[in-house]
Amino acid sequence: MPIILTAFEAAPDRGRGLARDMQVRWALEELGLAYDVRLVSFAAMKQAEHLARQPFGQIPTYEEDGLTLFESGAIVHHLAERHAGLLPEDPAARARAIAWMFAAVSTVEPPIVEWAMARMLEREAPWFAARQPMLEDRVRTRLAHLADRLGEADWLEVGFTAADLLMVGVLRRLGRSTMLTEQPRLLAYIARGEARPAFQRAFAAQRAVFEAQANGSA
Ligand code: GTB
Repeated sequence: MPIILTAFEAAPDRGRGLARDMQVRWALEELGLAYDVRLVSFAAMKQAEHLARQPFGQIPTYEEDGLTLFESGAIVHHLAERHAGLLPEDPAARARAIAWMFAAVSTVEPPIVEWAMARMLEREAPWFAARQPMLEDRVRTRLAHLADRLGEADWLEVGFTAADLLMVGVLRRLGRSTMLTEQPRLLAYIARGEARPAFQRAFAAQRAVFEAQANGSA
């Protein structure tokens, strides 16, 4: 049975590769694994069939030979453990890379998502302007610590790992905001990730979904 992912039928990011199926696609491309995609509508995500795969009614999900997984970080970790190439062989370096995977999704991502969600959903709210400096401050603090730790290195560990894949995926959510542009090391880090052929293939695949949708509904 082929690997099957779920992704948005109509991605709200209009093909910018910001939804989390992008990280799973990228990991599969890095590892040279073929996969199929099941596109789901917002309504279908909340139906029992999808909830059986993803208890919160979200994408992405991953199916492989009777195993069904959810959580993009857990899926990337599963792939990185099962196939060589996305985690160092050395046990200590491997453990550090896994720590960075957790840091991407549980320390760096939350303030970025909070900031992004406020911009997406709360622009008209009376508290929007008053809350922005606090949200931006939280993101800036994380970015400054991350940039300090990355220093002049290309990647978080020695060589590209699943940690960089998740971290670059998380940082891309910031677009070209000043919070990011004032961190040239992080801009260069994202550019290195995006330049990888596997990223380009994954990006093109999710972009094709948006373009097919846009052409179909034009
Ligand atoms: N922790 C889970 C994971 O990592 O897999 C989070 C999954 C998640 O948030 N999925 C989102 C979803 O299904 C899509 S990626 N949302 C629908 C719902 O909850 O009903 C988040 C996302 C959505 C939209 C944009 N965008 O438009 O730019 C970017 C990222």
